[in-house]
Amino acid sequence: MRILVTGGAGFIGANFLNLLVPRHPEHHFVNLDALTYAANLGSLEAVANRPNYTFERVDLCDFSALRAVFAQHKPDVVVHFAAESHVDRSITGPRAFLRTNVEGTFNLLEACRELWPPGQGLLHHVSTDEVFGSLGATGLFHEETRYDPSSPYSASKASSDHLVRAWHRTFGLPVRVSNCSNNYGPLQFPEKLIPLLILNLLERKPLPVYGQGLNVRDWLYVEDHCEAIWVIINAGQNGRTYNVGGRSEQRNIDVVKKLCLLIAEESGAPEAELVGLVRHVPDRPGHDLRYAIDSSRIEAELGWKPRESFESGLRKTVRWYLANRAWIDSVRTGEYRRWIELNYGSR
Ligand code: TDX
Repeated sequence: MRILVTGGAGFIGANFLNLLVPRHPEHHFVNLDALTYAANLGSLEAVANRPNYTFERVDLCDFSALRAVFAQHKPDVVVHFAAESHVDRSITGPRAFLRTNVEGTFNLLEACRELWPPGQGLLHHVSTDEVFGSLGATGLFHEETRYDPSSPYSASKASSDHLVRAWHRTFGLPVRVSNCSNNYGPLQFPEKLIPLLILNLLERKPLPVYGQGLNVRDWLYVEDHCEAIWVIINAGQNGRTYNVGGRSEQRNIDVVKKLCLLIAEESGAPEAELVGLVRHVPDRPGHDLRYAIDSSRIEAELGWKPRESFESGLRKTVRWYLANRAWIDSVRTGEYRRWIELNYGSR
């Protein structure tokens, strides 16, 4: 198969390629990425020189460039990771989210429709549980849960999900959709909670906790997520949606405490000193209280389940950041420093 991956230089896309390119020399993987701020080709050093891997720098909003890449590589399968994904950035600057997530997905759908005869090809659309809005203290998101997005980010992802399903119903485009919970693991850009905290802990900087830290997220180790997508591509049904969760609900404050303990163990720093870095800062506007995913469909129909517990996945993640200081330095550019000042400077 010829598999085109959008956003392959981002966190989840790069983990997907690092896992599958070496494992499947019989498939050719094309990584299409615009290389915006959170993307990093340094995340793909392990596969960059493999004969079954090609990189193309393309912005999904440049439709003529996208068509040219489709005409050249003629993918059988497209895996759509490319997205602006940070909720806080969508609050300070929503325009990029509408552009990439909505217009970019629209262009991709049109490129697929142009290339593939009716009923052929497959577009796998990678989405988020944030499209369902917020849960209260109990309950789970199911595939049929009503869409109720809270942030500009989640509204843009909800829009992209609707477009993908509409192209299936109206034009017969073969599509599959997955909605996943919060990913964490190696190669995550340090604007998201877990890598931000790890880096701040290593440098003994304050640990910003929004509000009381009582919001709950369901954490999914990134390789478990990538395996789920691969299973859906190989054994899922067209037009079907699969929820993918980690069975690891945690309050944010507990994530912070677990990281303090792990970093103390791994680096020899006194745990109490690390816990003392916690700072409760003003909350995120529209902050969803709780996300939790029911993954029973993918577990029952496709036999997938997460391999990592939160404890084992978090330890692997901490060890990866401790061992990859050069990668950390390479992503903390001027743009990164500007964001930290903008988001946390006044909090
Ligand atoms: O500094 C922080 N302090 C803090 O308390 C940051 C960055 C976050 N938080 C809180 C907000 C959330 O409750 O931690 C939780 C996790 O925050 P993020 O890492 O920003 O993730 P979240 O907002 O939950 O969204 C994530 O999960 C769904 C991803 O960013 C999305 O791309 C994904 O779709």
